[in-house]
Amino acid sequence: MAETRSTCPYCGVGCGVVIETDAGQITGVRGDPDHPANFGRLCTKGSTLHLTAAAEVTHQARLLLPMRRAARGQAPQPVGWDAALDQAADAFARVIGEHGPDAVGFYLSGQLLTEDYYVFNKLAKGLVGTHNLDTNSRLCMSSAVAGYKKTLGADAPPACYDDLNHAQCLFIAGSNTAWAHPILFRRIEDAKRANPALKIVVADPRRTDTCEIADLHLALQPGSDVMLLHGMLHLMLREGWTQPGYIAAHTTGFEALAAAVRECTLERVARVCGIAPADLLLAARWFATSPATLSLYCMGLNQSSHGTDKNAALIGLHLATAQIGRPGAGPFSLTGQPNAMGGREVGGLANLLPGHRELADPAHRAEVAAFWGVPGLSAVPGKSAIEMFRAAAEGEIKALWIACTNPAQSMPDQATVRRALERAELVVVQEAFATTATCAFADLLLPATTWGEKEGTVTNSERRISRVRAAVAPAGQARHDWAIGVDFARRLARRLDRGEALFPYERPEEVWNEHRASTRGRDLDITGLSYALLDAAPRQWPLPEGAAEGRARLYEDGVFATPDGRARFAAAPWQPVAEPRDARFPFSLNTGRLRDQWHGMSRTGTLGRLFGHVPEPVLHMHPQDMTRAGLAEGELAEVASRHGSLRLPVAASTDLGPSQVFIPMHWGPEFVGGRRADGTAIAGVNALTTPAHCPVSKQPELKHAAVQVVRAALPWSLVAMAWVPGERALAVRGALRALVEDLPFFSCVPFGDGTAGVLLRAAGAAAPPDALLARIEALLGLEDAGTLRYIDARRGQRRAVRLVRHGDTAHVAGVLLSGDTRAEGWLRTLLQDQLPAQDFGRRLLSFQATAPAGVAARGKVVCNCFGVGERAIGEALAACGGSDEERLAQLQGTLRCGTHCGSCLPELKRMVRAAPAAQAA
Ligand SMILES: Nc1nc2c(c(=O)[nH]1)N[C@H]1C(S)=C(S)[C@@H](COP(=O)(O)OP(=O)(O)OC[C@H]3O[C@@H](n4cnc5c(=O)[nH]c(N)nc54)[C@H](O)[C@@H]3O)O[C@H]1N2
Ligand SMILES: Nc1nc2c(c(=O)[nH]1)N[C@H]1C(S)=C(S)[C@@H](COP(=O)(O)OP(=O)(O)OC[C@H]3O[C@@H](n4cnc5c(=O)[nH]c(N)nc54)[C@H](O)[C@@H]3O)O[C@H]1N2
Ligand code: SF4
Ligand SMILES: [Mo]
Repeated sequence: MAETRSTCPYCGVGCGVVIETDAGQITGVRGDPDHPANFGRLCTKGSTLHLTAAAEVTHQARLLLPMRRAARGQAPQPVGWDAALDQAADAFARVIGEHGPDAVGFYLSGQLLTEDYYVFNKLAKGLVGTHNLDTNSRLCMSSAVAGYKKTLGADAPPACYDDLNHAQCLFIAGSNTAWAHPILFRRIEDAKRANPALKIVVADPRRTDTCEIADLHLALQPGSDVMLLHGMLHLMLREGWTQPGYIAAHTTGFEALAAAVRECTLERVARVCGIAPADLLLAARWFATSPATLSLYCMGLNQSSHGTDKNAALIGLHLATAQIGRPGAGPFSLTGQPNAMGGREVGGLANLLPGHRELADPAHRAEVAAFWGVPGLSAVPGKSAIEMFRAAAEGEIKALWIACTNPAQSMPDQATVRRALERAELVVVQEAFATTATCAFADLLLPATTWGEKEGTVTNSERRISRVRAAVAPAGQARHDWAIGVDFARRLARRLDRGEALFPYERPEEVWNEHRASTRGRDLDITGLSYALLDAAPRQWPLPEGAAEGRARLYEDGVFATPDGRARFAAAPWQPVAEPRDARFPFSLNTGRLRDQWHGMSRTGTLGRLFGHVPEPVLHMHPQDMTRAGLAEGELAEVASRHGSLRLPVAASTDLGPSQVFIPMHWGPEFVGGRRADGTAIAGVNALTTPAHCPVSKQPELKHAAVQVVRAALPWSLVAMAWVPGERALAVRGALRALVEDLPFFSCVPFGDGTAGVLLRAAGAAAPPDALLARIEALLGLEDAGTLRYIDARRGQRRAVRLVRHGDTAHVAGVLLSGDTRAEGWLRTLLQDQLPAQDFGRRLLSFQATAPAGVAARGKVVCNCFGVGERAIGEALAACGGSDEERLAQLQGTLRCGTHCGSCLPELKRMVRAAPAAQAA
């Protein structure tokens, strides 16, 4: 038994973990009590990390060997590391020789460690001589970067987590903190408990779990934030709530902004944003007049065609009211990925250079060239993510290197992305998991180490650098990302006849030391740090040589990172979304996170347990809109935008406003798909999203696409589900997917806790050949003699139920319903909850829709840690009495729900509030 301290590889909160190992296997994980981000806590995702590192998952899902594809469409074959990297170096050298350095592109990720990032940035910008290096941070943080630089002068979040303990007002905009930054939300709950006077405002078109703690929810219209924030400033000016002294002493450009907000009258703002004037006034008052106001913001602001304006407008409110540079006050952009910050520090975007330097600045280019010892850096601007894939689709970029991100799932406008991946002469994918959509397009697949195996550093939302440590050896032949970069760079350098000496590193610490040197004298100076100091404790930057500690807060002296030391107001007016709704596309599609899933789900999607809360891909829609569209709960809808289409079952949700629909961003082609009539494959949620992006930050508008929603005319449907052995479950899912991918619709997900459940859904115009159904049955173990069957070929009905006997009782182990699937609900309950089924006999094969007595569904799993479902909570609540807080405590006492990781607390509180107290009833 051994323990290793590291960090969680999921969100930007950056929680510390203690990894438990036994005989070279990861056996457990718990929160690091000494880590200042989480003090021992973990959320649902962090606390299940060890399960995603189990041997069973590794064998079935990890990319374990380098592989190459001789031709597109063929299965990849194993190849040695030398041959793989030589092939890549040959191809890159040839393309660079024939077409110049800008004919290649690197697309990286905010989930790489700082050391990985640094190596690839140097490889592209220092060795190859191209700035075509961008990352998924373009989809995530680039508006925040642009907003900070435009106003405060540097890309540095000025606040820290401890500010939650000092704030008197929290303004949460476009952030579902409860789900996307759960441990930070636990700290918000603590702050509210310690200070009930703390005012919390949430600005989000949806009523999310984050709203549960809010004193005021501003359910604004999608994309109307700039109008909202300008309206608040208008009111602040009217009421005399701004701080003219601070504005005069520390800022420039206020007059232009004040003039711009003059027309943002209460009435106009209320109309554009769709919120009540009184609510707007209250939000403005709390923001401006609270002793300390902290704003937390995320993708609802950043992922917008005016993302930079949204960020700048919010920061402007802080400057106008002097809510900055004091404990509890400031504009705090929450980072999404664990090392989004580190990527920014090393200059890992097409427009940046190491140490927060600018590519566009000739002096900065000269500094970096001198630092690296290369003759000079290219002055040609690099292509941002959207531009890079477009250039590849048009044949301008011929070789793509993709590391630690899954663009065939996560990039908007999948039609273009797929054209790019198909057209590029060479696609290299450096991945930890073999199951991602992008792997299917790779000519070369390079296996990377991942969480539990890697060494290096990451920086979280509050500028805090933590050490990431390896607890176990690399799986299979996987190699570290930085080491793959270094090996490839050396091979390429030999072919280009330059720069081999640029990559002398043998250990990540050597890379980090070079990165540290690049920060000297910059705003993020970390020359006072070392691996040894970081081993002792995670530290915040800046921490220059000679300083004992990092800085918790920035701009406390009112001096900003601009040439004249003054912060700048921006005055851009509100503009509508890039592709407004119209008669043809009358709905606004919003996309975002689920509580228990991570992006493309290569890791979280291996565990049935993480599907308990939201079991299947669906389109969320307001019930009135469903009625109008003639859609009943669970029916299949055809969703189309100007960019593509998708089929999904609908689910009613009053958390959304009318004319708004929501699809979790996780539902990519790995879990849901099918084929259109023209034969093209449907590429998941991002088939629908738009490449329209902010002109300044180049961040795409992932939070809005105009769509239409109609009933899908696919009368044949199938549902098949079974328990299969855990060591085969992921492989079974892969095989099922391959079997049904030509049908017009399918989804395939896991369920259950422990032994692996597999749930397949499909639909089409007519039943597929019996042979296909027989193969599905075989994969799900439904072919043996103990399986009950009903087949009416003439009417297109086929049903199979497999029972497993244990003494006197029998359990349903697998079900397939093809044609009439009305009986799905209760059969699913029998199967998933392992209820006794021996008394049902041939009724198991009936079309009966209503559940027989005694077969009640557990409902969705609200508490993951203890597997507590909706029904149990409802029943327990019926017996609870007293105040909401007392009833919550009783509920926790009887069922234990919400007593471990706490991720379900907002939902439990909502359920408590919605249920009448026992004594009142
Ligand atoms: N569970 C989980 N947590 C994660 C991740 C994950 O995959 N799963 N990913 C991490 C990453 S990389 C990121 S970037 C963060 C993202 O964290 P968040 O940004 O908090 O998450 P999202 O759900 O993408 O979007 C936040 C909210 O923006 C709202 N929104 C949509 N349009 C608008 C608008 O026009 N204005 C406003 N004000 N709000 C709007 C949405 O309704 C949504 O509730 O989460 C991180 N944490
Ligand atoms: N519609 C819609 N689309 C979105 C968003 C949205 O809100 N709506 N959000 C956007 C945002 S904010 C983000 S951040 C992106 C995220 O999108 P992606 O970057 O595509 O998300 P992941 O699935 O986390 O991809 C990371 C990949 O790295 C692999 N991996 C894990 N560890 C390692 C490692 O150590 N090394 C290597 N080489 N590989 C590893 C994982 O298996 C995984 O496939 O999605 C964006 N796309
Ligand atoms: S909040 Fe959850 S996902 Fe984010 S770092 Fe902490 S444990 Fe990981
Ligand atoms: Mo992100």
